[in-house]
Amino acid sequence: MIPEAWRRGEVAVVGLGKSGVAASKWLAAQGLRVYASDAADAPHVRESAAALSQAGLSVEIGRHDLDRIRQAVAVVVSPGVSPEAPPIMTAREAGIDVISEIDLAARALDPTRLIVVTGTNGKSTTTALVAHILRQAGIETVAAGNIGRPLIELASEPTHHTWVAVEASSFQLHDSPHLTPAVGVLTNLSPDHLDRYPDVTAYYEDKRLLFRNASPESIWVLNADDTAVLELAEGIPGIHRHWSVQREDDAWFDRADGRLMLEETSLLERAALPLLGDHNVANALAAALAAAAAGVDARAIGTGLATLSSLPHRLEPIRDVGGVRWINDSKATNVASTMVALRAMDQPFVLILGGRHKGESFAPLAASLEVQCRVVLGYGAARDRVADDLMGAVRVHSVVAFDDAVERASELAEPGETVLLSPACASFDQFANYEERGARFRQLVEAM
Ligand code: UMA
Ligand code: ADP
Repeated sequence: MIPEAWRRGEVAVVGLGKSGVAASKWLAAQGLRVYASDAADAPHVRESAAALSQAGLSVEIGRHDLDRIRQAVAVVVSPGVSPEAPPIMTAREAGIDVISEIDLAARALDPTRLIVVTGTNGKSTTTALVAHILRQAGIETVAAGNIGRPLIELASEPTHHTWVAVEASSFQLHDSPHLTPAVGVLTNLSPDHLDRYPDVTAYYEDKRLLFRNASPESIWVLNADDTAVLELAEGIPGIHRHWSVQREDDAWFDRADGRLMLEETSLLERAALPLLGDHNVANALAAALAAAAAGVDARAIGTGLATLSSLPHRLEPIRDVGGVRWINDSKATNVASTMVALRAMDQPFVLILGGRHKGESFAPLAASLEVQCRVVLGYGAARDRVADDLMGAVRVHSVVAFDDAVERASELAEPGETVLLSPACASFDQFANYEERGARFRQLVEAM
């Protein structure tokens, strides 16, 4: 599992976020010498560094010692560190293997069977759904990876699961030569992360690495409604299973009958799936195929799908107050995500939009807003842009503070309507992250 050569020197861990910390601990527990470093000197990094130092690891923050990295036997890179970052360039120039934390985990967890979920949107939801269905069917498992828990943490547990659901980002796939999914899921593809990739082709190339160890035994679960997904998977060895919300397929949405289907078998009624929006029907069908590939039968899949709850901050119903339904979609930090949320609305609504603007125009939302949106509340740093882009299509009010937006929404919404927080912007003007914004929303709604 650990190459012998790694015992003859130091493994350099680059980045001390969650992945770097977990990888460092695991490597040290295997008796390897570790040099862990982080370019930042932020409070959270200082805290992690202190804990690792105390455990006897060699840690440096505020810089990477490139000479030391040049001497390393291997480099473990965090997903947030770009391939162009100096420590990574240095390692490659010196011919040192650079691997991701999930690659390390894939080696350490073998023979655990991994259900690896990637794609541009819906990864976390699908990964959580897969883990939930398996657990409901009596298969002990967890969800790990980009969803929040570093995969390598599982390797330190005394017993290993037979199956694990892993969310993998393109960043993580980049340096994962040993990752061999038993089941691989590709949810959808659209341009993203163009601040890190030179173009969309380079981003899709990293997504294609899901298939890098494909064999005839591999099972690939693919979105038949997305031509980019089908193109990327074309010719890959293994069994290809498809889902569609548009037409009959291996798993599909029978819209006329209002049922989610696995081939000829009904899994459950659409109304019994406790998630809003067609995009979540797609996620549920993907998860159903992945669970079926792990041996779960249709009946148990149906039970699993009927008993899940929304993920926090993703079209998450909070509660009804005086006949008004409040929904938290704080994770929608770009226009495309908010568009998906608008399509899921089945009654008139008040929309809270804003935060820190990321340069996108809000104008593409106008046509969807005209149908059922009564008022848009633009808040925060983006409020003037919201007004400029949407005025004319829909009534727009502007406020500065997030709390005031929630209060205005409660005054404006009438019984039988929804208040939707789907901000299409980053949260950083008033919050540390989207989770904090969603938590504040919940707190205000709970207090109503
Ligand atoms: N750093 C250096 N040198 C550099 C550049 C960065 O030391 O040259 C340091 C930074 O200061 C930072 C660390 O490297 O301290 C980078 O850590 P990280 O950003 O990789 O953070 P982790 O806490 O390890 O979190 C990562 C994922 N983060 C990213 O991919 C950016 C988490 O996904 C994931 O949950 C976690 O591993 C566990 O697997 C987050 C994410 O935003 C949720 N993912 C992106 C997304 O979903 O769009 C891909
Ligand atoms: P990811 O982990 O890929 O970021 P999530 O499951 O966290 O995806 O969902 C994030 C947002 O992406 C959701 O709030 C929704 O707006 C959008 N989304 C989720 N699933 C899909 C899908 N299947 N197709 C398109 N958009 C989706």
